[in-house]
Amino acid sequence: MQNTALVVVDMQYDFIDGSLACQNADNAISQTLNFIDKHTKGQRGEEHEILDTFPILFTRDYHPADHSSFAEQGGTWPSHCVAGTHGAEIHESLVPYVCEELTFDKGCDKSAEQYSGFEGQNNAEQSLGEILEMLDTTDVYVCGIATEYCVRNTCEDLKKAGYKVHLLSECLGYVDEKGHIQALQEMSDNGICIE
Ligand code: VGL
Ligand code: ZN
Repeated sequence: MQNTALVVVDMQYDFIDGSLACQNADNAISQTLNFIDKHTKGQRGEEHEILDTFPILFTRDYHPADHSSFAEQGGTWPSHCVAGTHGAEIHESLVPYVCEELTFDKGCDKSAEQYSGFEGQNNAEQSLGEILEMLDTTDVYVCGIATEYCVRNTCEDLKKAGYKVHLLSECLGYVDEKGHIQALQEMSDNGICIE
């Protein structure tokens, strides 16, 4: 798995069982854990060894309380993933694989929607795209929530940047099943490998 990385998109409580709970989220998490176990050969929790062999990058939707995408601000979504709240935390089962340098926040600017995690930033203000480049990545596996929004936009930006993108279709949560299936089809047509 040299030159391969996993990007886990927005597996946060608000998208799992919170204000924007998505379909198939629980199953997506257990399938993601299966995938990680297979590729880390039981290195659970040993951050740096995992980092050497199979880096796992996480994105977080991480909004201010008055983000413009929220209904009370005239936006389309219920309030979700407000920075510092439980709903913005990554699911506890994945926390053993999370490290700060490989956690990228997006949607932090009140006035902008930011579905793609590609320009999300870690606490040192490095972007996910920059870190993948530093890691000499060629192939990126992607899973997460939601297929039609943040997963799709992240995959498309990765593809544009020249990566071979493998979307783990069993490891996805979605807002709407029809939208999910259509998004998979369109991504496939666009050269993203649906695994
Ligand atoms: C997302 C809706 C609003 C996502 C984020 O992570 O797909 N969806 N904000
Ligand atoms: Zn959001």
